[in-house]
Amino acid sequence: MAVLDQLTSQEAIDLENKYGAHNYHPLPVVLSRGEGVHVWDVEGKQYYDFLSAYSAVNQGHCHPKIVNAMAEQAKTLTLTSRAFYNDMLGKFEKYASETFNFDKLLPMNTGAEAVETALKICRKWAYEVKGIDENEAEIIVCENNFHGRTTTIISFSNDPVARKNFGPYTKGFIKIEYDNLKALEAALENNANVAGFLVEPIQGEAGVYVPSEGYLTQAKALCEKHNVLFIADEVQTGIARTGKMLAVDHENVKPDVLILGKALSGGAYPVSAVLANDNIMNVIRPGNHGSTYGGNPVAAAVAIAALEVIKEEDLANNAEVLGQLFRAELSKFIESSPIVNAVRGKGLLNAILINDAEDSDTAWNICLKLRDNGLLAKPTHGNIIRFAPPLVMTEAQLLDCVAIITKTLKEFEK
Ligand code: IF1
Repeated sequence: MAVLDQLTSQEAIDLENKYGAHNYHPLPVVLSRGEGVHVWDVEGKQYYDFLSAYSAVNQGHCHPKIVNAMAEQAKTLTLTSRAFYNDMLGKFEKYASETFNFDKLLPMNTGAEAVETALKICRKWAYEVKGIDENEAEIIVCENNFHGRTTTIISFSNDPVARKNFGPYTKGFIKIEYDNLKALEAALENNANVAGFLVEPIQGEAGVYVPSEGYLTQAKALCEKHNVLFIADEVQTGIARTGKMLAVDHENVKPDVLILGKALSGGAYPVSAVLANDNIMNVIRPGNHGSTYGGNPVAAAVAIAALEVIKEEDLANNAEVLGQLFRAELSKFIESSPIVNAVRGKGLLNAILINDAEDSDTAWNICLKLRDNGLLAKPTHGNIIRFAPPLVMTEAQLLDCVAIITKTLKEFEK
């Protein structure tokens, strides 16, 4: 079998099953092409992509500006390591720092790496600036968080599937209920060893859980009062997904440490970053941290283009407007349908709650039917279906998608 031979869907699935580790349970569809809001399977069937690679493809599949930036840079210089300077990284650092209003950026590749980086910066700041005794720093995290897959990050997960039998676990984390200011206050009071509070502005994996209005503002204020870093994981919520450039922008909250990934590259290439001001970022000195690929010229060129697309095409505003429309249309549908209990979300990060037991396979079966009807989505936590299309969608396309979704859901009413 030559690499370029065109496989059937079944052949591709069989190959992955035989030769790939079984760390995923994909929806049975094999994609071979993408453009804008659409993807096509190997048999040529077209779908609306309502996952967007977990919000990495906010700018749409194969956005020409991003692909061009990547191809041009790939022909010129791809990797130098950070042992030498390259002529693209500084441009990216300046552009992103100015975009998000921070002094400095530290480039990495994946979201989990950026979260790890933020945790390391936070701990070092705690010892060298805040004055916590060595090895005593603690970081507050939330129940039902999702921040990635590294051994340290899963140490403070409470998802048994992600966590069990991967111990021993990293110490130094305090877990509190999400969207609970009293719990945060209690964790901060009388504990001088708290260095940071790591939080998702909307919990994605938990099922698109939007916290109460004012939660982020008041959490930030509590952190300030206790000289604790407010660390926002915007890997999934950032880059216009929720209707603003950052989800924290809805409350005009400025994190001390900002974590970005996924759509920072528009899905073209793994690019992540941590941003902070000098009083924090300057604790990182030569040799403290790094990555062979982090900040490479292709990543830099791609990320600049990806951010430019967000601004040029006003994708935050489009996400806001279409998100309102999507929730309004589905709310209307829910009024007369017993199959969905609720729709929730912000911008184009939304979810519906299926009216069935959490361990039922209804949501999975709905996703299979959605696929047959030309729309791809994936259940999360059993009975929740996440809807996160690329932000380059038009209103007409969105209404077309609403029709597919409601028609499909109706097939499950009985
Ligand atoms: C998987 C979920 C989404 C993230 C936040 C860091 C990372 C992620 C807030 C790590 C990654 C992923 C990864 C993917 C599934 C996915 C996910 F369902 F698990 F929750 F998006 F909704 N912070 N999210 O959401 O970024 O290292 O993957 O680049 O299968 O792990 P990464």
